[in-house]
Amino acid sequence: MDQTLDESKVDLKEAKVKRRMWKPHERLANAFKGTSQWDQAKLGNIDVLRLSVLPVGAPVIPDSFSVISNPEWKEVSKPSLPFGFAWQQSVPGRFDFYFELQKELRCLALGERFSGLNVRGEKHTLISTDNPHHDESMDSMYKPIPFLVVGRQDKFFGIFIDSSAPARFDLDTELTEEGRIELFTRRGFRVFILGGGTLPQLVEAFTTLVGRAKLPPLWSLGHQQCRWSYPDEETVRELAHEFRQRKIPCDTLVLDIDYMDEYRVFTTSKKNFPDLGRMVSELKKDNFKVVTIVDPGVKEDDQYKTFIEGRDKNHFCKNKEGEVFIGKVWPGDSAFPDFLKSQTRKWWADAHKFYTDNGIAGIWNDMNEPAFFGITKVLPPDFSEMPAEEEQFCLHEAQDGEVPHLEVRNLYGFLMSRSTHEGLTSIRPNERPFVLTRSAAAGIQRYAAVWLGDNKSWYEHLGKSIPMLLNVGLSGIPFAGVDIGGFWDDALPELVIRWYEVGIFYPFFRNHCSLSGRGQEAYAYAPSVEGIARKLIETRYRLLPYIRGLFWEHTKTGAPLMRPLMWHYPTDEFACDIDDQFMFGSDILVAPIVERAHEFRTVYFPKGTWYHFETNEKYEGGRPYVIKMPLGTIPAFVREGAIIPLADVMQHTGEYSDKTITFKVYGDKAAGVYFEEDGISWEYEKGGYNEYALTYAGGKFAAKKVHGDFTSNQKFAYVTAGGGKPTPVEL
Ligand code: MIG
Repeated sequence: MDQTLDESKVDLKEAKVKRRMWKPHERLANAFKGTSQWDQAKLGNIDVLRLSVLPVGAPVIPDSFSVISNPEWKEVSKPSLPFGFAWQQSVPGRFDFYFELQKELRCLALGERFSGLNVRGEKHTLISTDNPHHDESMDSMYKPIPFLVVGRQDKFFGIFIDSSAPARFDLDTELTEEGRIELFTRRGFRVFILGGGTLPQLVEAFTTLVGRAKLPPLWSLGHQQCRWSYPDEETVRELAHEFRQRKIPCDTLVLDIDYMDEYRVFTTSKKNFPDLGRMVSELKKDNFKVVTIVDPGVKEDDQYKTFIEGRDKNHFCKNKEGEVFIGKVWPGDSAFPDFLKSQTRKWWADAHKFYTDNGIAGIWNDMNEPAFFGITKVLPPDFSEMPAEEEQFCLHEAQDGEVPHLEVRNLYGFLMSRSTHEGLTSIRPNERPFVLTRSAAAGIQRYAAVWLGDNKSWYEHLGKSIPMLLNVGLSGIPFAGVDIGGFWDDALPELVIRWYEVGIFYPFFRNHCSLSGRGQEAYAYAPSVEGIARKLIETRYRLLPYIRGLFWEHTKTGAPLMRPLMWHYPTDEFACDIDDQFMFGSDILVAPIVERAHEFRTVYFPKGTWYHFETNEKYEGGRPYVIKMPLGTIPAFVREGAIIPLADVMQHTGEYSDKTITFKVYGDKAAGVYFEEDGISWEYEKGGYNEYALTYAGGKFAAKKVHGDFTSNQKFAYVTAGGGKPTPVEL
C-alpha cells in the first residue's frame, strides 16, 4: 500500500473539475441502526454527558483502555447538549458529529498536532502514523488523542471520542462556524462531553476520567543524552567521560537501535556491546543511568527466542489466513505482538527482565504506531468510511472478537507502553518506572513520558515545539518534550543554544539526533558555546525542586507543567492568543527567542509585576516590552508574589540531597510550595513526602508543614530577588 503520489497517474482534467466543484461534505440522512443511550454524571464540579453507541452487528461496546474512572451514571433521555451537538451514522463505516463553532471560540488539545495552539480552522485526521517529515502539509502524527477543548475565557467544553478508530475533526475550515467530527468505525464507542468550566477545571475532569501521571523518578527529570546511535561501548564510555570531565550535568545516556544484535529486541550486539551489564554497572559508578530503545517489531527468525515464543504462544497479529502477519521494519521481516491481548502484554512485560538484569534503568518505545517501512499514510486516499478489511494490514484479537487493524491501531503504542510499564513495575516493585513512548493514546500519562518524534534542526521546529507541547499538555500528558537540537539535519551551535534555552523548561529534557546529522552534544562545539550550554543545563538542575513541585501538582489536579498563558490569564484576550510564550507552572513565564540571528524579542507580560530570572530587572505587566536576549539568556520571568525553590548546581541527581535548596522570594509579600520525597520509590503515595507552605511577609520568611512523613537531610536557605546573601533556614 505505497501511496506515494505518482504524478504520471494524476488526471489533470479530473483534478481541475474536482477543484472547481469542491464543496463541504454533504450531510446525509441518518442511517443509524442499533442502540444508543445518554448518561450523565459529575467529575468534581464538571458535568459530564456520556453517549454510548452500539451499531447493529457489533456485539458489545469494547472496554475502553483510556477511561479509568467510573462515576455514578444516570440515564438521561433529553440531555442538554452544548453547541447544538448532534450525531448520526451516515454510512455503515462512519459516524458524524456536528456542532456549532462560533467564531470567537478557541479550539485546543487534540493530542499531538503540527499546529499552533489554537487548532481551529484546520482538519485533523487522528490515526497513529509515523511520518518523519513534519511540515505544514502533514496531518496525522504519532499521538492521536480525540479530546477537543472548545471555549474561551472561563467557559470551556471538552469532547472526548472514546474509540480507538480513526477520526477526523474539521474545525470550521469553511468559515461557516461549524465543527464536524467523522469517526470511521464499525464497532461500538462512547463519547464524553465535559463542561462547562474553566480550562484548568476541564483538564482536571478529563484527567480524572483517563488518569494522571505518577511522579517520575527524579533521575528522569535530569539531562538525558541520546543519538542514533552511539555505535559501541567505547563511544558510550567516552560520552560519559566527556560529560563528567567537562562538568556538564547529565543523568542518563540513551542507547538507540544499534545496541541490538541485528535489531532483535531483547538481545545485544556481541561485537559492539559484548557485556551490556558490565558497561551499565561501570557507568553507574559514575552515576549514569542507561535507557535502551525497544521497538515492537520482532525479527522473523526461526533461531530467535522471542520470535519462536511469540509465534508458538500465539502472541502476534495475524493475517486473514490466520498466519503470523509480517511487516518490514528495522530487523527486516518482522512480527508484531498483539498488545490488545492481556496474555501478550504479560509475555512482553516479563521479557523486560533481560534489560533489568543488565541494570537498564528505563525503556524507550519507538516505532509503535506501529511503523511499517515506506508507509507514511496508513489510511487509503479519499476514504469516506472505515476501509474494507483487506486494506487494514492485519487482525487483532479484541474483546468483541477478531478486529481489523485500523479499528484498534490508535491503541497500539499505548498498550505497548502499558505492557512495558507493567513489566518494569512487577520486576522492580519498589521503583517508579521510566518509560518513554512515541505513539500514544488518551491516558498514556499513566504509563509513559512522550517525545514528539522526528523533528528537524530547524528554527521553525524549535518554535513549533511550544504550541505542540502545550496542546499535548492540555490533552492530559505532563511529561513531554521534543528532541533538543532537532533530530534530522545539522544542528549549528546557535540553534542548539537557543534550543537549550527553551528545552530546560521541557518536562522531558533530552538532546537527541539522527545518524545523518553532526554531533550535537553540549560539548560538540567551541569552548565558548559549551560554556553557555553548561550554564543552561545547570539551570535545569537548579530548577528541579520547582519542577518536582509541578509534577506533584499534576498528580493532584492534572495540570500540565507547560501551560498556555490563557490557563492563568483567561480574560486577557491578548495573552490568550500567544503561543510563542508559555507559563511553566503558575510562577514562571517563558518567552524565548526561536529565530536565528535575533537578539531582541517582544515579550508580553500579563497584569502584575515580573522579574527577569537572571537580572531581576522588573517589568510592569499588562503590556508588551521589547527585551534584549543575547545567546545564552535564560528566557524566563518570575511573577511577583512567587517563591521559587532552587537547588545548587549539581552534576547529576544523585547529588540532589546534598545540595542546599534556596527559596527565592519575589516581592515583599510572597507565597509558594515546597515538595520533597525520595525521588524513586512509591512511598510518596503512602504519605512518605513533605509539603510545606512557604510565605514571606513583613521581611519574614516562614515555612509551614502541610504534610510531613519523609525524613530529609536537605539544607535550606532563602534569598530575596532584591539582592543580598541567602539566609539559612530550618524547615
Ligand atoms: O526509523 O531508532 O523517532 O528518535 O532515533 C527511525 C532510530 C527510527 C525513529 C525515532 C528516532 C530514533 C530512530 N527511529
